[in-house]
Amino acid sequence: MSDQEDDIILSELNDEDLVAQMFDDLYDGLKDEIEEGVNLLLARDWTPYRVLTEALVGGMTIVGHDFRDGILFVPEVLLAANAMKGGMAILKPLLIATGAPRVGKMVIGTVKGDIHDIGKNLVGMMMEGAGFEVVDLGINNSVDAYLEAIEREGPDILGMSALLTTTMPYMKVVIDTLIEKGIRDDYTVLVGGAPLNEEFGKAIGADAYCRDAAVAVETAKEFMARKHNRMAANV
Ligand code: B1M
Repeated sequence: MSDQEDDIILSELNDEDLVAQMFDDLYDGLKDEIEEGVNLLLARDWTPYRVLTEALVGGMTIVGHDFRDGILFVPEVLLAANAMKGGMAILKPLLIATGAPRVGKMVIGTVKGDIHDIGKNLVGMMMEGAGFEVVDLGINNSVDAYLEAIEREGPDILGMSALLTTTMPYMKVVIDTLIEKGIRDDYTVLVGGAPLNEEFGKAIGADAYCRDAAVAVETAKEFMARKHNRMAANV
């Protein structure tokens, strides 16, 4: 870090400059500074959702571009991810506290061979914030791990995340296994992750592809409403 950067006092920056500085700090993997920035924005009456989307996800998008373009490498991106997680940890209880009454249950995990978890964590946080009970299976989940979890937890929704073109086909392996076992229709299957799209979601037999965490929440709510309507019609 340069001397000039040492001199920056985050609390003296206006909102716009603070967010710009947080983008730089996330890029540099400075967890303490990210945590301070998050706390400052919250103290300035930013909603937790706004801090998450504008300051953290915004910063991570820049990191993603430079990783893609070969400007940043794995160690730097890991540091950035760690800084992002520091900020997310502060926001998580706040997003949950502002949530609605419990509307359903979701089991979510990143598929086998894939260790990316920031997007999945974000989806989990937003779902909890919207009133869902979320069981997070973490990363690198085999079919057996998903099956065990849905049997144990009895969720309404199974969520799967994949960030690699090489791991996204594994989602179909999971869905095909649910079909083989005759339990596919017991769950709403939602999938997401940067390399996926709607066409892929349809092709593998998911109920829906969710572009981002906000869409995941809206989609989950829609499917829960349909489920409640079906149940009411059958009473
Ligand atoms: Co990786 N990585 N990475 N990486 N990484 C990508 C995905 C990549 C696109 C970068 C690039 O080259 N441009 C590229 C994949 C290329 C491809 O397959 N087409 C890539 C690669 C190649 C790799 C390695 C192979 C690199 C290497 O080792 N040579 C390696 C693979 C390791 C493995 O998994 N086996 C690797 C490793 C890593 C790190 C460990 C360094 C780190 C992960 C740290 C962590 O997650 N704890 C990392 C990171 C951080 C990234 C990028 C930069 C950022 C991902 C991220 O967190 N985005 C990423 C570049 C990019 O995506 N632009 C990249 C922020 C997050 C909020 O967005 O995850 O998209 P995202 O989630 C969104 C939506 O997609 C959606 O909602 C989220 C929130 O809005 N969503 C869901 C996600 N999951 C959902 C589930 C749902 C619903 C919606 O269920 C219902």
